[in-house]
Amino acid sequence: MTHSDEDFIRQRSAAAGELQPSAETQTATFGMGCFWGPDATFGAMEGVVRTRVGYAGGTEPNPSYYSLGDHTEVVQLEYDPETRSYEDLLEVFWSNHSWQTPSRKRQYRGVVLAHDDEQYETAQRTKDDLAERTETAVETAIEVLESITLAEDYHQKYELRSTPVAGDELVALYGDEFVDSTVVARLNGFVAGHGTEEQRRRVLAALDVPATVVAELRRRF
Ligand code: MHO
Repeated sequence: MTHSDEDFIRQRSAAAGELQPSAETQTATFGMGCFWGPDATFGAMEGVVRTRVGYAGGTEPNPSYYSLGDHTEVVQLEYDPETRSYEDLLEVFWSNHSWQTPSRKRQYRGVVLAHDDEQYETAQRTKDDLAERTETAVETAIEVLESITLAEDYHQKYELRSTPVAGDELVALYGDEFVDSTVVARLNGFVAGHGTEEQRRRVLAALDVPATVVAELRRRF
């Protein structure tokens, strides 16, 4: 059985239409340059239930944006494996970061941080396929995730947060749930230009927020 976004829609409160995970989710973690972009790209993807950005892939304790140490900016996704496969996510991963050129800064390197052996092997296989198909060396690393430190709130759903009027209002309306919300992940993707018209309509219809916010969002997509 496959799930559509509707399966995730649960009206949580009058103030905040919410998509909630209704199935067991799996987690994936990718470094693909500045994390604002992939937060939005994956946030718009049906089957992705949650996105969060953070710092991982290094060894130094307590990384933060201005004290990254040897860590890398990453996006971490929770997804419904019945709707999305890890391969689907990897496809988006490979086509949305520069795997041909080693990043000058470790902060922005391309990296798959695998959560288990299966992810590791799948990532390695798709990397080998890409190299073979393009006859180009792939610089992106495949490693095992040790730990992740979530980034500061102002980096989470950055595109949506920076949307005039709607950003501030949604941050206030969702409060503590802003970062983890599926709806917020979708909206963050939509304001960045991702998603289909049909998807946008569906999410907007499930959204119970003031008309001023909807109007401002509609101006963007
Ligand atoms: N766009 C920023 C990078 C921010 S990202 C969270 C810049 O060009 O400095 O690293």
